[in-house]
Amino acid sequence: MKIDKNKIKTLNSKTLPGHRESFEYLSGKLSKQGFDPKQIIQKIQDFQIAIPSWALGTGGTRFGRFPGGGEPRTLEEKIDDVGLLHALNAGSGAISLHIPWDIPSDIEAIKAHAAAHNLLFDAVNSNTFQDQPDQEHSYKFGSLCHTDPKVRQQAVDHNLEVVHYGEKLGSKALTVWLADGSSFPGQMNFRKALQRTLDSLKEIYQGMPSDWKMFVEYKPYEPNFYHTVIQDWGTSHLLASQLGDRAFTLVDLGHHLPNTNIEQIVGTLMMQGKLGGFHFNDSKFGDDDLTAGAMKPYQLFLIFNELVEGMEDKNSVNPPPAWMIDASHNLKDPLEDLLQSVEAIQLAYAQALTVDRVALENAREQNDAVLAQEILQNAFRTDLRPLIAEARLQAGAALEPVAVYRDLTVRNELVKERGAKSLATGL
Ligand code: PSV
Ligand code: MN
Repeated sequence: MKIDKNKIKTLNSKTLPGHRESFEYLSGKLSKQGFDPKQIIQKIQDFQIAIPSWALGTGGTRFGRFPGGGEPRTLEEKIDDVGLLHALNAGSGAISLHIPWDIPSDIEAIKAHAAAHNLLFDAVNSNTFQDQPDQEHSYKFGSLCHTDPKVRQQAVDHNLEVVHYGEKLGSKALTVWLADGSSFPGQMNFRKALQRTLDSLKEIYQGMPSDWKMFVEYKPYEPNFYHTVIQDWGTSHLLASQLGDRAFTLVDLGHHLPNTNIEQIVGTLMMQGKLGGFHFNDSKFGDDDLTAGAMKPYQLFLIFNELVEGMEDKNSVNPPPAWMIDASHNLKDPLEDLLQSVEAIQLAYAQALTVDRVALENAREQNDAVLAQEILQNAFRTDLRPLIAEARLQAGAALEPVAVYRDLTVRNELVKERGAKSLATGL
């Protein structure tokens, strides 16, 4: 299914007068504060957030899965779904593939299919956390860290195979997330496991094309519950530093213990030029994979405040990070969930762009905690939604993506096309 742009235009016309009014008011207000709304709109339009192929089906928990129907059955249909999102919000211009779930059978046809939706291929992801039916060795006790060199070699080869597919599609980065670790004290030698992981990653790194980046994703627990080999940003940074200039840390918002100061991690990594990628989601307790901004929008804003500070710093040594959503819960229609996530991310970004950085820095130098808070919260509490809507409108997308999605009964159409029981691969 493809959305007809004229239909979006017609539906936009219903809410256009109200939008014009609130956008003009907001524009005037921002201009008076010294910001250029046009420039902010351009930045929002340039900020494209990749959609992971595995978030297009209803996510499950270990207790069950309740698919809502019309899920994409093939890689082509996954691309179609991201195309739908991009048509509605003009902010989801890339798809991130997970191999072996998304092995393209006809590379040229898949490339053409993505191009027809104006989509690029973002980082490719390897999977050594599950055993595949035709696989010789099991990852039950780890992959890149495994005690058996044959298992490690199989995992290295798999990562290189993922790079090979990504190269053909035009991706430029490999994301490595490992489930490796142990669930019982004494089960694994920490030092040996980390050393083996580093050695295996070196092999993969050396096998990547010279213009590729490697993103090393950390996670403190799950599926292992005593220790994970790459448990935190420090361990990921250590590995990335030893691997080389094209290896970076990837921050997934759900991969922190409660109350971790994630914005500080962002600041530290950017100072070192080692923040490579970002996985957005939200959580209350663990890796809950909830819609970005659903639970802690202020934290998301504070994270963006650091990101923007790093990105706008002319002396920054950090290359532009890769942005992706990594969320899929089991209650919402996944496409509606993703539309909400993209909007929340864009909003936090826009809020961070409207922080008076000079005033904030002065307040910090004067140790004026009260003024610093005023400045940050002034930006956070200004309703910038009309600005995001205007960015979409100018790009030919929907003023209100979720409402338009519902008005066009997209899910019903997908169910008609693909059936009520179609199932997407993913977690
Ligand atoms: C692990 O929890 C993770 O966040 C990694 O990014 C994986 O690649 C992704 O989820 C999906 O398995
Ligand atoms: Mn992730």
